[in-house]
Amino acid sequence: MQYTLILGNRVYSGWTLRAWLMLKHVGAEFEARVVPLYTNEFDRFREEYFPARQLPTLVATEDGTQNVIWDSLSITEFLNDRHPEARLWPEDPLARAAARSLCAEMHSGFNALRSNMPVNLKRCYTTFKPDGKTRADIERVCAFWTWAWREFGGEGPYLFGDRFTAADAFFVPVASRFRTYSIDLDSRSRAYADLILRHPATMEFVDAAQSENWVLEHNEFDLE
Ligand SMILES: N[C@@H](CCC(=O)N[C@@H](CS)C(=O)NCC(=O)O)C(=O)O
Repeated sequence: MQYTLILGNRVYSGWTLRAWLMLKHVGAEFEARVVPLYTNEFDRFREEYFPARQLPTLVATEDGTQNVIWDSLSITEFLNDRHPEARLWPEDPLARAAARSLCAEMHSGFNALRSNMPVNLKRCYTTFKPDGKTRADIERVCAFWTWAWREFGGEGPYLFGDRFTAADAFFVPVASRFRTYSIDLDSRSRAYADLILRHPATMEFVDAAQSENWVLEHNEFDLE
């Protein structure tokens, strides 16, 4: 099985970062190819890898056949099936269900946080003020974390104990938003956000983002 991960611009693509972390976590060799969003190259990507239309997309080639898997959640499940030894999810069934619930809500909810605090791995704003809905999303994220530690994670340091799982990977883009927008957090949430941002695979991705030069105006704010 040969893997190619097609990434959006690293600076702005939190969805891509999750798939990257999952591939790193299973320890698979893979080629990373950036397709800059909203360019002709992006249009060509959609034609070439139909029915994928968003990034990240994983191309898994086996016996000369290219299999296209798109969406960070389905990429996670595919890698979990293919690499069970990597234990992407917690082993206990109830903990695993909880981890999947957290990821599912992270995947489909938090619209205010997503729209008002877009991922930007090159910026650090110190004057950002979240509105009420965004503040409520931030508080729910921290409430999720506290609940996971209380029910499953114990002393941590990760959400489900001493092992990094898919649930942690799904929150790395949120942790990066908290850093970009200088969000105040309680001390345990702050320590956890810092921990997952210091994960070697996160740091590799963030470092690579620094040399990208594409600018998406929608993700850039005129703030200090
Ligand atoms: N739910 C998808 C969302 C992926 C997504 O929104 N990707 C963005 C890049 S970060 C994209 O491809 N945007 C282009 C578009 O939607 O036209 C996932 O988890 O992979």
